[in-house]
Amino acid sequence: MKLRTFLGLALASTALALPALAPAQTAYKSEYKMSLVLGPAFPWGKGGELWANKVRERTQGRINIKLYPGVSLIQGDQTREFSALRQGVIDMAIGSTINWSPQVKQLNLFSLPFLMPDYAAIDALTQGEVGKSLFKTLDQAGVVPLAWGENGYREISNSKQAIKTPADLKGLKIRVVGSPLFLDTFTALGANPTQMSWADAQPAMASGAVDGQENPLSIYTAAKLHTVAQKHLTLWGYIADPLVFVVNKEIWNSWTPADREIVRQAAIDAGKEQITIARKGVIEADKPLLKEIAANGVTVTQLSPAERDAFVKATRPVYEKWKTTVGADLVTLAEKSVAARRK
Ligand code: X2X
Repeated sequence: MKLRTFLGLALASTALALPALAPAQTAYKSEYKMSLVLGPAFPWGKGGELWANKVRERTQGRINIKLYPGVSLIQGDQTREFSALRQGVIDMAIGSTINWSPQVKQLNLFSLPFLMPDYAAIDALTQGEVGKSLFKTLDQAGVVPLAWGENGYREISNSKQAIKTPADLKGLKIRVVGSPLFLDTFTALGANPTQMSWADAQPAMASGAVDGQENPLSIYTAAKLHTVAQKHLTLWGYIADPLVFVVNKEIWNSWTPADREIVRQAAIDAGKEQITIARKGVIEADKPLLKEIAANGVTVTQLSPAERDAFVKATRPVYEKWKTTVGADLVTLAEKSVAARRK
């Protein structure tokens, strides 16, 4: 063997041997990357901040988390977040069930139109048997689910007219995100849905490329959607998206059991606080957030039960169709949990 070849081989084998010297559990990274769609100006990002701070404090800095809002680790492509998490491009995340539903079809549950009539119904699902079942599904899909948070009830806004009946949606170009379920829902209502990321949605509203969108009121106000022509807002509460706090499996396994428990408890504590923040302004009797929105010259339309029912009827075939995709047993369990909720 030539000397150069021998030296080359010797070097290569040393390089290969090196990583094996470090035992898995002590190989903590100097920084863990947390993916989020929205930053701390929104309840969603506040949840990330709360989780990261609790973990840093309770581990005396052993686990140091940095926030990456705008799903910047995946160039803003929010429906790729779950795959990136599984692959380890992302270490941890607080994600919306909507954005992960293309990969985890059961998460479409929360997007079934009019499944959850009130906040007690959301809680009955996430904090009950349905939540447990979905955590099992997420675990089997390759991530470690730790806690629930909340984005919120998604209300519809547009630049053209007040929406009181499904007919008012006819022909409106509505930006939607996530799974094809949204295309079905808005097509059933006579609208013209178009899928795009949140990053693309705001310029599209500003330019008039789309007429409307649906998002929680906390996002509507913090993103100042009235400044991008969203002058008509209808409260229909057709769906709500919970958030899920998760960690990549390899990262999770690299931590000591004690640190895992700290991260889990911190997620549960941050999740509770985050849900309170997400509901602020919309659960009080006088709904202060609505006043703030109306003060910007926005028409706020509240539907009577009969008016709302017309939307329920129009979307019922979509609900039925997607019940089988989500899993009929899971949907039935959800319906039962909603019916038995404590109001
Ligand atoms: O893109 C949206 O509409 C948002 C911000 O609500 C989600 O990420 C689901």
